[in-house]
Amino acid sequence: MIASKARARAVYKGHRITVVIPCLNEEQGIEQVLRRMPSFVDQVIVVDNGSTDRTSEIARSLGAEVIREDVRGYGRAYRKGFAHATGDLIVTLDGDHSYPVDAISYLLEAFLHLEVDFLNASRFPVRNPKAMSLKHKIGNLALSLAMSLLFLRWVRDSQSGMWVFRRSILDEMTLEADGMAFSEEIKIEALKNRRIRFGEISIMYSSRLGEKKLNPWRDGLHNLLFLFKKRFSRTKKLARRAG
Ligand SMILES: Nc1nc2c(ncn2[C@@H]2O[C@H](COP(=O)(O)OP(=O)(O)OP(=O)(O)O)[C@@H](O)[C@H]2O)c(=O)[nH]1
Ligand SMILES: [Mg+2]
Repeated sequence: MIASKARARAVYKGHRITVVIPCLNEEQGIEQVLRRMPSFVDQVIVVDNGSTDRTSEIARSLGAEVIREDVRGYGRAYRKGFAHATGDLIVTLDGDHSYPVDAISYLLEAFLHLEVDFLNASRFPVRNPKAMSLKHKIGNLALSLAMSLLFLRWVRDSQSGMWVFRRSILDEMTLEADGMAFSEEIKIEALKNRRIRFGEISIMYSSRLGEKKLNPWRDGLHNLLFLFKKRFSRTKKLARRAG
């Protein structure tokens, strides 16, 4: 039985913090993540896409706002979560307990110290040998190299799911990816905009709890193609200008 934990209004050095977590069947991980959530976090949003386990129930009982998105997908879940966020700063992470909840204050300090608008938490170098297979390391490196070359900006971890950013920069972004490519799309939108200051620092990454959702070949290839589409497609910009 999980005791109910109400969350009081909170600030971190004058900033209201919203944490957004997409979850699909993460009953094991989400419990650990929410139990470690720092008390200075003002709002915790868990976006569920029809989990068939106790993810929603556990998240609600541990003080999170659980939002339901009818259409499946990591990107869909984030867009829905961001629309409900009220904090000045948004922090994201997975519900599988692979990203360090304890590092939120470290990331916020770095975000404020570096005076950036978007901070990417890089999982590299991976310190825990069990956290990432060699295949995933090579795939991640290939995708990050491709993104860095296409957008002329070195990004060590284009696939990281942990970011800190000002909520206000969402107004300047065109975010359309429904699936896993959302992670690279939001970074591209941040780094190609001269008004958005982009930074990246290293965090500790651990092995996930629960079942994998990622299909490395399918998602890896899709994400690679997405990078080229994002770099060379001009339809949206033109359509927008015309509108
Ligand atoms: N709401 C929602 N969440 C999703 C969906 N797909 C994945 N997620 C969540 O998004 C986060 C990232 O997915 P993961 O399966 O951990 O992907 P990953 O971190 O790239 O791969 P792993 O190495 O297996 O952890 C997790 O919290 C998932 O539960 C989805 O369709 N809807
Ligand atoms: Mg994960």
